Amino acid sequence: MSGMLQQEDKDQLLKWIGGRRKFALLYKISRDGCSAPIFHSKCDNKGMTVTVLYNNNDTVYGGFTAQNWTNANNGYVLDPKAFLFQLKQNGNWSPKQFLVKPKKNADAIYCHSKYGPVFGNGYDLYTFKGRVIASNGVFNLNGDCSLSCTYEMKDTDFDSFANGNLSVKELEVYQVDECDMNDPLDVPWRKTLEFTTKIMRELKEELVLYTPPKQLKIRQTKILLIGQIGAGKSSFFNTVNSIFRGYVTSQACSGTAEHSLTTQFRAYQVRNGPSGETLNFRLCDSRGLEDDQSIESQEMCYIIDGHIPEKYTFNPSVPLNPDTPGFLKAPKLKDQIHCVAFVLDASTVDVLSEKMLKQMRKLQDPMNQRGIPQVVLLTKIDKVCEPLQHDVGLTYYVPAIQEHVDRVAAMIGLPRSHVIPIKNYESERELDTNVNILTLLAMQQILHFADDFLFNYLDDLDTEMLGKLSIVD
Ligand SMILES: Nc1nc2c(ncn2[C@@H]2O[C@H](COP(=O)(O)OP(=O)(O)O)[C@@H](O)[C@H]2O)c(=O)[nH]1
Ligand SMILES: [Mg+2]
Repeated sequence: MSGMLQQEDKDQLLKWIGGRRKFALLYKISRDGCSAPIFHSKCDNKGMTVTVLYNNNDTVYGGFTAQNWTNANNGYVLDPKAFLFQLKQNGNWSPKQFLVKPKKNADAIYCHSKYGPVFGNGYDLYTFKGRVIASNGVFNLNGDCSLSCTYEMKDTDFDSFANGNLSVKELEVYQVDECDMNDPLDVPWRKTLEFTTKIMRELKEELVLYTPPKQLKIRQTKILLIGQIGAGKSSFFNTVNSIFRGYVTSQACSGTAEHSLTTQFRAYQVRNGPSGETLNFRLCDSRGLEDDQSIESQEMCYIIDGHIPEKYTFNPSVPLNPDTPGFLKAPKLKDQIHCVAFVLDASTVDVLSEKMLKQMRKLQDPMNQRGIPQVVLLTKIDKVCEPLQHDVGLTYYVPAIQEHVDRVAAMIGLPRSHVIPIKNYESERELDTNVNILTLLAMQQILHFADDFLFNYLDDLDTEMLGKLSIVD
């Protein structure tokens, strides 16, 4: 059963309390009974709490304390942060905060086993003692409300604070706990589309209709996946492929192995389930990077320039060279790589070796020279953040992921917007809309970047043509 406190109430209370915090309902008299022992059993030693009363006139008021409630009968407790508040008055939004008087803050709350929540000495807001039985859904609380003893009420009296009575339909106590990095934010840290089946269908359709810029007369855009062994390169292809096939497939071998399972260069095709037609992009799965078995710069140049033959088997001791059988001597635009995706395991970025980082940065040189756009696919976000195991739709709401994205962007030297968090299919048997959307968004962004590269190429061609024309002139 959830509490009656609305989001706007919580937002207002948090403005007063400060910090990023969440509310957890501890006690609710209509559910738990209005009794001091029950209140103490549920609310003692929970840190910051807010006590909220709802009366029949639709006035909502209460008190906040940063101190523990206890039943040790210690009496008054010092709390300079305590305050009374009103959120609604006769149904109207009327947020008011009444601070504890600095000279009286030693009496901010009163803890006693026989009493419910009590604020102030006098008492400013004393809710109930012993046990109160409801009559027709109303609790006529047996406390007292002698305002202005300990709290600064300005012009607010009992009438305007609580309609001059302590009859309530509800009293709730919430714990106000600090949020951790895994608690989703209310607004996303990166603007994103809504995760709905409609959006998923639209994104899918967009990719089905995707073609590289027509003037270039190439059918497919080529994307290269690079990263450490086990980072999730093959799984990423499998995930994309699964979405279009309509069920979870594992065409590319994936798994953890000491050495790279993928030793062949494969430019995978993605087929659209219903028609079986290939889509207009290819995902190239290369050999996994290892600490002591890197891909040499020269070999990387051959790969991105399109000299590498399909199904070429990598041999770390003999790098690809012009004498390799099948080596494409004069590759065309269609053979080249148009966007590179570095695949990084989010759950191990903390322990990424300096050696590996250096390797990746070195591989970026030839890409930068050629103006090839680069992104990072940050995989396994479900391993970084527990809530994402159940719902990856929260990805753009979880600060822990934002933190990882920022860190990786700085490590690889790319803008943050080029780091894309994803979750691959690994043990699932069924497709999941949110996993699909995250993957489709990644593919959409990659293809936009690839198109930027291709349009630049087109611009250069046009300039060249103009240059030739002007010579003729
Ligand atoms: N939990 C989780 N596991 C993943 C994810 N992506 C890949 N894996 C697992 O990580 C392991 C290595 O993946 P693989 O695709 O073979 O990595 P590759 O060496 O880069 O091709 C496999 O066991 C995958 O099931 C992911 O997003 N989440
Ligand atoms: Mg692989």
